Amino acid sequence: MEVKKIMQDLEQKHPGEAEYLQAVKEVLISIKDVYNQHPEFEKAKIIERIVEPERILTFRVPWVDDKGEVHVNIGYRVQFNSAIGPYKGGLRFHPSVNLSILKFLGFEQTFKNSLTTLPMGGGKGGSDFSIRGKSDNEVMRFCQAFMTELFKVIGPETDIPAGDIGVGAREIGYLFGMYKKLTHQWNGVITGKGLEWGGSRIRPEATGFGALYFVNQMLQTHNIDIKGKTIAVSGFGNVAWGAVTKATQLGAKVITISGPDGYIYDPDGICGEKIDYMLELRATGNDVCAPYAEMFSGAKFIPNKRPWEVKCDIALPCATQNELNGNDADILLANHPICVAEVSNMGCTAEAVEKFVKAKQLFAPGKAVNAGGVATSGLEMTQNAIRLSWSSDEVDEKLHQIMHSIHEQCVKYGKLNDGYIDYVKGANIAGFMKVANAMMAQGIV
Ligand code: 2IT
Repeated sequence: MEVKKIMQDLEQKHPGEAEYLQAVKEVLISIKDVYNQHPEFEKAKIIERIVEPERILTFRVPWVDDKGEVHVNIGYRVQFNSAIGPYKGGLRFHPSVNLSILKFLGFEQTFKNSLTTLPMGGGKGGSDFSIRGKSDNEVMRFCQAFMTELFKVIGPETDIPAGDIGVGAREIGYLFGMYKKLTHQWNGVITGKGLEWGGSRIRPEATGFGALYFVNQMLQTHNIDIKGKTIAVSGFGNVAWGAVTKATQLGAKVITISGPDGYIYDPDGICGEKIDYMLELRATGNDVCAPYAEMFSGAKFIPNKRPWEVKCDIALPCATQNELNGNDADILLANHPICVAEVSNMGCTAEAVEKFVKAKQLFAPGKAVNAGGVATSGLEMTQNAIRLSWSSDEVDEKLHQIMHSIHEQCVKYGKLNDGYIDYVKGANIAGFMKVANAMMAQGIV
């Protein structure tokens, strides 16, 4: 395999799809050596097939706002790879959503889901719709309009969506209600459901909890205790709040969170009532973090900046893709953090990742670190299929086991001769091998 040649072909076929090309390139570089040891992969054109989604659905989503005005958004579902299970992955509602973003997310999801050890293929979908400033009724009408197209291609054995940025419990409820009405079927077609109607315990927190279990394991592998360590977190959405909560439970101190307006530095630690305050603020539709500094003395609000300039032991990007660039990596590295772990999908630019790995920084990629979210979605599917609801302890125990196994797979495939664990390489190879072997077994399809 020649990475350069494959990338040139892909750039020609899909010009301008920067995020998608970035995600593919990272995986190709990681797997190149292993791939070249398998001439049968090359013969079966595994790479050429694995980088293309099996299917993409694009559709118009017209809806009417509270004033009676008509709006038109674009809806998507990218069914990326079904070699090891039905398509599985979230829906993102955000103005930045386009095909490149959803293809990168679907591609990443394929390998992430493979790492979870559960039988799930990869998919992603969403819309360029923004929930910001919309009323409940507007969000409901949008979700209903979105589902009148999406329902045709999803199903509990076919494709199982879930939440992502802009899609939380409220949106999942409206989407599920419309699916049920259109199909006359009550089944586990979507994950992230409410507890009373088929949802799994721990699912809302699972991405953040799983991330901290993984980070803890990274530290333990190097004989470092997480207790007392300072953590810089970005974002304050679904994922960040789970991470902050679990970090605090494990005895670490979270000193930053961020919003689109800037970041909060709170040397006393962000925990307890402070988390509740931010959650309540968000629930009112407000996703800025500046009010935190007015509420809690000792905290500082730094406008229009990201928290990577703060000296910390552990840095956890939890907001969105490419939120930590090469320059941020230089600043972080100069402060000698113990560990950097992506909790957002592709939270670091290619340049930043390269700098971390070159500096032998303890660093792990999103597809390993944040896989606890989709893994718990997989556990929700299992509970739906057997029509049972497990206790928090049962789900948490399984989440622990899964994160442990992902860590082991990263070490197995990523440990270099000098002892450095290249988690990027490890996660990519482990995720890839399972999907590639399944594709080989299933013939040219
Ligand atoms: O990026 C992700 O893994 C998710 N948004 C969760 C996907 C899922 O199906 O739970």
